[in-house]
Amino acid sequence: MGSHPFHIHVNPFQVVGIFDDEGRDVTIEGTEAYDPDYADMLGGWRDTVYVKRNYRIVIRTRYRRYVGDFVMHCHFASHGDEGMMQNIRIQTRGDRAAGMTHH
Ligand SMILES: [Cu+2]
Repeated sequence: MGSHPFHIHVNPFQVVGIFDDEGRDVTIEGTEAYDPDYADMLGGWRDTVYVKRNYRIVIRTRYRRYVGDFVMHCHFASHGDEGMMQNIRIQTRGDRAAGMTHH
């Protein structure tokens, strides 16, 4: 697996943690920083984050502004075409009966 710019539509996500291939928290800033590319991202709200090879990204989000369908995907179009594309459906509890069969 290579590197991937993870992107989600509609609602942003908050960065909770980013860990390198040795499990080190790369959001640490300053002279202790393991990876300056990520050193200021902790707690930030984004719609895209570049996921380096073998890195692990922990994010959280909330779907307050939208009910409906959207996608999250790798921003490299060829990767999205090859399957790094996921549908998401946000619905209220009352809509469950009408709900999803394959998402
Ligand atoms: Cu990709």
